[in-house]
Amino acid sequence: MKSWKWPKHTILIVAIIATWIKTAIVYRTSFEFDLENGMQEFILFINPLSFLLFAYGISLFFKTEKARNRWIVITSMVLSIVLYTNVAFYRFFNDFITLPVLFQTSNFGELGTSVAEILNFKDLLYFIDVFVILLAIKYLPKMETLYSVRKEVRRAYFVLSLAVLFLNLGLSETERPQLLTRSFDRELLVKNIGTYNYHLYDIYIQSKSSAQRALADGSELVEVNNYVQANQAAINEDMFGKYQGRNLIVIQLESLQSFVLQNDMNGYEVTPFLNSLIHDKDTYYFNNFYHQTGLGKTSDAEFLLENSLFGLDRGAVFFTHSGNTFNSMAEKLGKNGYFTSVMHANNKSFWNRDMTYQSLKMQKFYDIDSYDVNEDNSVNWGLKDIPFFEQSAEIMTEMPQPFYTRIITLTNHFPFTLDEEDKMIPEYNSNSGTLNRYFQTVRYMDEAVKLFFEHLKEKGLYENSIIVMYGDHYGISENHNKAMAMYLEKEEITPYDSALLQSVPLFIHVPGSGDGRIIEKVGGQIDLRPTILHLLGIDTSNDMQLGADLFSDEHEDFVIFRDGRFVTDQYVFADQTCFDRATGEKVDIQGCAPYIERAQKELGYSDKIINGDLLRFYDEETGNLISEAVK
Ligand code: GP9
Ligand code: MN
Repeated sequence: MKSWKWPKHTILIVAIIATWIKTAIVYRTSFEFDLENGMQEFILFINPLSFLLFAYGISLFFKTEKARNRWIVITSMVLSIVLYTNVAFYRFFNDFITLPVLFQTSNFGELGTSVAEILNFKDLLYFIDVFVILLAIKYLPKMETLYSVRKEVRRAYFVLSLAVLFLNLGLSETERPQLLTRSFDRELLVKNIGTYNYHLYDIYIQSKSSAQRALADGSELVEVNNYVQANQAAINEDMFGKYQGRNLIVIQLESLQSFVLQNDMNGYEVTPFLNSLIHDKDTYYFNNFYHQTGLGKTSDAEFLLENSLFGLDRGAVFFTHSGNTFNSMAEKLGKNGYFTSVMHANNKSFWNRDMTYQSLKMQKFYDIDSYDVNEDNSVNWGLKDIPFFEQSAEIMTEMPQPFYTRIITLTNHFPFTLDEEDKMIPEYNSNSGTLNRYFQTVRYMDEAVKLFFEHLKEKGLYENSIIVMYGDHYGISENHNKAMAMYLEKEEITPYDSALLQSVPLFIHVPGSGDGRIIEKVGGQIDLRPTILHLLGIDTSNDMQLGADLFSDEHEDFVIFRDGRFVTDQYVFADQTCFDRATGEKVDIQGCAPYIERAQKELGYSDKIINGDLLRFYDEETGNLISEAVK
């Protein structure tokens, strides 16, 4: 009788299945993923598979059974260590490991004493697949041992692995469009592509940026510095320090575009409170102001505000260069005696904020854990704006003064959903559900801001503060042009219209100032830092910033978008075409030519500073370049 022989690749299959199942169980027991539907559960389940197929599959290149098994065992150990380290890290930080964290030893200060509490004996279970594989190797001896794997088999195997990877990425893309290009929440990444792939991706991103950093030196800053110095706009003596010593409250309004202001939707006013502020005697309202964000969206808006530099043309600078040296507005205010913080009720790792805020020298991040969030007070992405502002105002009473706090709203975020009781106006009636709902969520946000002003007054925080509010980026993308054309009563939305639609409102509200007015200067988010710091009497003349004070008489009417489009008082440049700003007619490119060149130059300088981490070669106290990086 012929004795039963295990098929050739049993150990490989055992290894893949064991680690796969273990990983799936660990996902469900050791991390808290927020799973919204069956598809997300399915993606979470299959996402370790593609990597495991590849990693264990490399064993097929070895010639002997022994070498193959050795590879499999070592791989299983390494993967178990990686997964287990993440579990331990998550227990403490509620986050997944990213390479820079491993080198930021300050993170582990707290960890040191608690390691013993975090680890326990049961944790050996995290290595269970290694034991299973070892047992399989020991007790399943009846295998052919000497053979090499045929090329075709190998090829078929890796084609299958690739297919699994693409299936995984495809499903993730439908659940989370642009996951890899823009949505950089570590939790979302792990949830979608799996912990192992996530680490590969992280290594790729981090090594790309550290290579550029290593090659850079301070001399690259000379040209940029000359340009920045030559283009400085002189301060406005009347405004400089006019509101010195006040608290600074910056509200970044999610997805708010200017087109809904001073406008109605089927007879309903969309932003009654903000509209009332426009003509308020205490408000400087900028009606020709634009967002300049790229794929980093909300985080790019934050970056522009803090650093007066552009985000990157690819990815989100918050994610790719979180460890850079910056000279943020928060850092400057901190040095001037301000307590600095951000308030935003989302996971701290979303947009890698927790890491980047350290480099921005933000003293405190009130993330979701600082808020009371439950089923009843949440909708869409999380805590509703009204309770969010209410709880924020309460937290603010505890802050040492003067403070700078930056508040980031969330309800007016795509897909713009609301609970019935929060709908204050009906939906619009176009072919775009997104645009239809947008008016309702904007209306809700407007109400939330109004109530927040009341809270500030009640808590005695209003009179001695200055409140800056602006839209972070567009809410309605060009995919909804047809519906937009209908709403704006236009034949179609041209590239000229699209560019002007990138306008977001900017309010600088100074209670009791009586100096309010509407300001028509063309500007953008890059101008916020110098504008705000100057109002508070803080000098920025040595700062490496690309924006200019909006109150300066020398401020130029010129705003550059991250994708190279721009708007001036005379021209709009979009779709490689120069348009007359006033009429929208196409005009000779010569008019735009000098600006095109400058736009490219400024975007290029900004990229250079970020990619080379050049601010480590700059001493902002003296305005001198340092040949050896000191930071
Ligand atoms: C997430 C929120 C939204 O915390 O800021 O980011 P967005 O998708 O608008 O960039
Ligand atoms: Mn946003």
